[in-house]
Amino acid sequence: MRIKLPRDIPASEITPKALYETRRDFLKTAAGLGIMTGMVAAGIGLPSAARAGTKLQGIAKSPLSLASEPLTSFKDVTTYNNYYEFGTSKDDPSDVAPSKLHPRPWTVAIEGEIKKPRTVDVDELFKLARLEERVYRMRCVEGWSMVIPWVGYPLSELIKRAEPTGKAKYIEFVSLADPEQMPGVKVPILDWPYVEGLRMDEAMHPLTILCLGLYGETLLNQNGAPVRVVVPWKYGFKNGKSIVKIRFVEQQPKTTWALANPHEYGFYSNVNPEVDHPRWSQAKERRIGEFGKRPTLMFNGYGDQVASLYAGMDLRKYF
Ligand SMILES: Nc1nc2c(c(=O)[nH]1)N[C@H]1C(S)=C(S)[C@@H](COP(=O)(O)O)O[C@H]1N2
Ligand SMILES: [Mo]
Repeated sequence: MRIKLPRDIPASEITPKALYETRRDFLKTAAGLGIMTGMVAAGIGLPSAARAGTKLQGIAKSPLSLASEPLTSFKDVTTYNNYYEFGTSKDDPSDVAPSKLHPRPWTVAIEGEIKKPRTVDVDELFKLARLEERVYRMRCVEGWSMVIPWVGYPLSELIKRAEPTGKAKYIEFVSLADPEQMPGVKVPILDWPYVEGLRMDEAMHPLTILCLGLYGETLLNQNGAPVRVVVPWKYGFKNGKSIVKIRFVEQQPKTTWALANPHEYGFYSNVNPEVDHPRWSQAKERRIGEFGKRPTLMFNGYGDQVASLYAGMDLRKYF
């Protein structure tokens, strides 16, 4: 495994100032709408007070962060989103989710083939392990990509504490599906709730994180507050947002996009420029904020770390 050098410039120093201006406007609007009570009272770094967009303290720099690619702007990361529970346009999640979704109080049920099933409050998840910044390259199956400074810790920290039994072969992530908070779930575009899953060794891989924030703050609603999964070598849709249930199971989970269209979306969904989507090529990508296209890398550039997970598998069959 090749370990990349830590990125030693804090995100706040590379983010163009204009973005912070935009951010302030957003905060003003948010405060006006009364949707982030407590958050604007700066200095609340305590996870127990966390609302969407609360600054997080004591984040460690991870050696697994990408070292050399410029970050996608905070504005693009938080306004160009896929989150169909809030609509299918890129700007629907940031238009609708900030006022509609309530990420507190929030619990996550951890169940299935484990010795320690329990329901945890999301604020406990903030204290489970040391928060790290993980700058990851992200690739959407639609052909665009971003570089995002996520905040979280290895999902393996949670898995170890759950004590999986020998029958736990896969792990399933179930997103919230509440029609009161999510107008999109009243529309049968997908089979709600949104379900994603990983094989246990993929879930245990050090690159897979339980994600609680980005750009040094708790997740904004449109990015999947209060808790989501991030798996950087797979297409974006594997990264389920606003998770309410984590299930350890024996059989491969029936995941939302594979159910919706099994010919176009497989369970593995590893970023693979050699396997075209039936309706378009996956060879290149548009990095949001850049002109032109760049070639898509095998396993999204994480091949040195993850290729061994798929040794001997036909990646055209298991796409
Ligand atoms: N619950 C849920 N999770 C989801 C989605 C969704 O529609 N619903 N979209 C996925 C897709 S296709 C992508 S590309 C990423 C986008 O994450 P981002 O908006 O934080 O960049 O979220 C993924 N997780
Ligand atoms: Mo996506």
